[in-house]
Order: sequence, then C-alpha cells, then structure tokens
Amino acid sequence: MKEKVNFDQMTINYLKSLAIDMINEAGSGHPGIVLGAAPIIYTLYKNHLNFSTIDPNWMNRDRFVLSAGHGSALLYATLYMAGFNLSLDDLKKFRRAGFPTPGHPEYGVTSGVDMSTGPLGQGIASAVGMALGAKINGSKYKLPKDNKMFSTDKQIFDYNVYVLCGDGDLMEGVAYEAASLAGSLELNNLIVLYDSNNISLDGPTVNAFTENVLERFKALGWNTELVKDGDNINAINKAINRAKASSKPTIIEVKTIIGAGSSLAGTHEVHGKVLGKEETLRLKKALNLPENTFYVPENIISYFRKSISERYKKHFYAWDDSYKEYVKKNYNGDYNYFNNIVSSRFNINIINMNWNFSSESKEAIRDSNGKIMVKLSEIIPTFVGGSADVASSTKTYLHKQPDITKDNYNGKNIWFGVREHGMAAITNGLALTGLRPFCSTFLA
Ligand SMILES: Cc1ncc(C[n+]2csc(CCOP(=O)(O)OP(=O)(O)O)c2C)c(N)n1
Repeated sequence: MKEKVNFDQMTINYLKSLAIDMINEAGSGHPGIVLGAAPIIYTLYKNHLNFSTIDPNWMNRDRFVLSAGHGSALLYATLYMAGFNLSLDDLKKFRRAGFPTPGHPEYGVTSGVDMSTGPLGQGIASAVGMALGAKINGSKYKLPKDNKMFSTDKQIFDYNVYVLCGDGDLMEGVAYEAASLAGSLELNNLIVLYDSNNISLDGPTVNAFTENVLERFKALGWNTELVKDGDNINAINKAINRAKASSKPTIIEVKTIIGAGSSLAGTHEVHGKVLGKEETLRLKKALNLPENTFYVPENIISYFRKSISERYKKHFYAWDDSYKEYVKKNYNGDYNYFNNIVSSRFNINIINMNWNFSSESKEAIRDSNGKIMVKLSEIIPTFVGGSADVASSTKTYLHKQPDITKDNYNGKNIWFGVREHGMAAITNGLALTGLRPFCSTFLA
C-alpha cells in the first residue's frame, strides 16, 4: 500500500533543510533555532498570518516580527516557500552583501520583513508599538455598523502582530517594560510565540534565568498558553486560535528542543554552529529528505502556497470591499490621498504658520516647544506620543487631545509610565505602522 504523505510534516522538514543549506553555504548562522522552531513558524504562516505576496505592503496585513533575529535563515526559507519575492539564488547568498538575505532581518531590504531585528528584546518591545499603532488606526478609520453587512463597526485596520522570540528576548528588560504597557492597554492583537528551549548562546538558561515566565506575564495582564511539545502543530494551532479570541495580549510558550534532530540537539553548541556536510546528510536522512541541497519539490511548495492563498483571499476581498466603501464615503474615492494620510506621506509647511514667537521672549524653550507640538497635533492626523512620566517637565502633553487608554485608543497622548527603554522601542513600532510618533524624557 502507498504510504500517505504527511504534507505538513514534509513542508516543515523542507523548511529546515533549506535553512540548514543556507547556513552551510554561508559558513555561519544559527541552526539551533531553525531546527527547534520550524513547526512554530510553519503553523503561523500556513494557518494564521494574513498577508499578500502580490501586495506585500498591504496596509492591513498581519505583521510578523522575528524578535530572535538570529533565526533569519528560518524566516527567509519560510518567505521563499510562501511565495514572497525571494529566489533560491537569494537563499544561496545568505549573509552576503548586496542580497536581500542579510544575517539579521532588515526592514526595507527583504519583502515580507516587517521590522529590523537582532538586538534581543527590541523586536518584542517594538511589536508592542506596532500593536498599539494598529489599535489607534483601527479606532480612527471605520465604517459604522450596518445590519446587512456587519453588526459592529467595521475597522479598516484590524490586523494582528505576531512575534517569535526566544529565551534571550525575555531576559532583556526592555521586553518586560513594553509587555507591561501592552498588558495595561489590553493589546489583544499582540500574540507572542515563545520558542522555549532552556538554552541560550553560552549554555543552559538555568544558570541565569529561572523565573516562571508565564506566571510573570499573567501578572502583567496577559493571557498565557503552554504547548508542551513543539512538534505538535495541532496544539500550536489551537493555542493561536485561543490567542486570537482573547481580550488580552497572549504569550504562547512552546517547549522545543534546540537543534532538534542533530547530534548536538539540546545543547548550546548547536545555537550558532554550522552543521557541515556529514551532519547535514545524517539530518536529511532522518527527516526522510533527499541529499540534494537547496531543493524543495514542486508539490510541497504548491501545498504551502495554496493553503496560504485560499485562506488569505477570503479575508483580503472582504477587507477590500470595506476599504473601498470607506474611502468613497470619507475621501471621495481618492485612495492615494487616504493611503498617504495613513502612512504620514504628506508635507506641512510649518515655517509659514503664524507662531507669534518673539526673539525677546524669556519663555523657556520647552514651553515654546510644547505650544508648537500642541499646534502640530491639531493639523497632523498621525501625530501621537507621550513621555516616560515627565510630560509635566518636558511639556510634551498634547493639551486638547484625548488620552489613549484601554477603553479608547482614538487619542493622541500615550501614558508610557516610567519606562524609558520600552517607550523608545514602542515608538519605533508606532513609526512602523505609519504614524508620526514622538516620545520624550530628559537626561539626568
Ligand atoms: C541585545 C543582545 N545581546 C546579545 C546578543 C547576542 N546573542 C544572539 S542570540 C543569543 C542567545 C539567545 O538565546 P535564545 O533566545 O534562547 O536563542 P536560542 O539559543 O534558543 O536560539 C545572544 C546572547 C544579541 N543578539 N542581542
């Protein structure tokens, strides 16, 4: 009897082998996360992440942030398999200057990369800003409810932000500062997949990182999920489904084995050690794959791409109808104008505005600056921001503009609390959503 092909498993195996071939060819990279986290990224891209490879910059696409930026080979292999604008040749040139496959993901260089990452902790922290940006835009641009088509207000921006992070990201303080604010603001569009393998670069995490991470996130106001077997894509899938339905941000801890399937599995040595030829051949044999390098059969690629496009099409066309209706109603059908507004692509000549400042004035510069910011907030629709609890001193509170709270995202003042590092990273994330953000603190 012919054995039934398990397409999910085979696609995961081919993802692993492509990424391992890339690292071998480059002579450097990180096989550990590739072999441990491939089922996580596969489940996310195949079943959940809404995006269009035809329009990779679709404004309402779900965002993906690889906070563990050292796992770039896995990301590029996934983007190639999903049909983004990457060729096998680009994969072969992993880590070479001038190719869209740099050592760590770079925004604007690779189609499908939503944020530059590498410095651990920054990705997850900036993803909080991206999720907040989505909430702010979601609250601003919407069609009122219509009983025939939809029963609640239809938001033009309602995307989720997904993060893949590792132990290292969660050891960084900036991650917790930002996660704390995400909990307070109930950013339920933020879903963090935690590749939990108890190993980092130098050794086991037990040497330095022993807290119960999920309990900690629970205390921050997050929904938490645990998947005990990182190879169980069914369980990962269900956890993501529950996360999407949650009223809080979610962290899904997925227990994995670093470098799974290699002879160094479960050790820190495989974190960043090139596997090499013999070891790779052994691995491919164990994964039931041919020895060929940079090889994926057509039927595997088309299985992955078809699964994605069938899911995405429904979502995209429904969104496109709402978008067109919204722009027709509110912007006379001028799509360019609307698109430019929401991505801060406009010029305002502030020099020629009537400022009434005198060179004789004894007013403190921060007071004058505060007045300028208030005025700008009235004319720049995407101007939002706040301070690390020192707006009374820095004079950056936007008087006349509403606060952004968990009950009302349609405001302009963000209360960052005393969290300077988190604030800066979150502000980067806000900028990535098209907003024109500011933040303020002072140097002591
Ligand atoms: C801020 C920062 N410090 C240090 C590093 C160097 N570094 C890269 S990966 C890594 C270990 C990360 O461990 P983990 O997140 O568990 O990844 P895994 O070993 O599971 O791949 C370190 C220390 C970095 N990229 N960023």
